Amino acid sequence: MTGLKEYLFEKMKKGTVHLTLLDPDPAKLTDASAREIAAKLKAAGTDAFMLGGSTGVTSESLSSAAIAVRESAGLPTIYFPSSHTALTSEVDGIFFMTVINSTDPLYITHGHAYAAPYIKMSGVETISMAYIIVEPGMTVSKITKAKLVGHDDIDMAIGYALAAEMFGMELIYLEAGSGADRPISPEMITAVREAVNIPVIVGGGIRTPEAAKAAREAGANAIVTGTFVEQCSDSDILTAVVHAAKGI
Ligand code: 1GP
Repeated sequence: MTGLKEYLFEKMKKGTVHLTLLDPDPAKLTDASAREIAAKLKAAGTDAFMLGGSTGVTSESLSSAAIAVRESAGLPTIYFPSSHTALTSEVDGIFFMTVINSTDPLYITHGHAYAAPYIKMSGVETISMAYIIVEPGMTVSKITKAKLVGHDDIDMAIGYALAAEMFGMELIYLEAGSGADRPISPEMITAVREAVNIPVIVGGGIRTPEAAKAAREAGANAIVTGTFVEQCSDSDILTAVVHAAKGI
């Protein structure tokens, strides 16, 4: 298969991409459910699977979820890093990301120094990404001790995005937090999209076709849904959200 970066960036040139996020915490996801969700989301039209969560992820659970998703859906798998203590070579790539508004060096660069030698040895492709956590931020903002960007603080979001681009990052991720009661605003998505020349991924709290459509129309290059796909068993609704994200 082509490299992950080529696959994703080619798709994002043509339109908004939908990414399914699964949390490989063994208390939340079995291999059987990973297979089932992966098959459903593939049928719904998702483009790739991200694997990651804030707590409980181990190298073993990550590896077995990646294998289950790959075997079931045959689509690319991307590690969305939980911690430098959970690593695998069973994914097609890693969003090698810095939590750019964290106040804890572990999540800015220190964890990366522990992980990088293993990643280099494994040969897994990396795509550099700046992760900007916006209110409400949810669990990930507490764990990473993020200095949250306000929901309406567009200037701050632009500042972090421009800084990321100047650092040479390949992707921006605007994160409202898993399970957020309000997603990133369309105004913030548009402003960040217009400020930088690198793709903008948006996630957190997107669980309706309307919210997915709003993020796409605002300019998101990729839309992530996690909680919703784990909780929704209705294939028609899943498909409606994925199609709204992709504009198909
Ligand atoms: C979390 O942005 C992702 O990192 C997805 O959020 O679980 O709310 O879809 P949800």
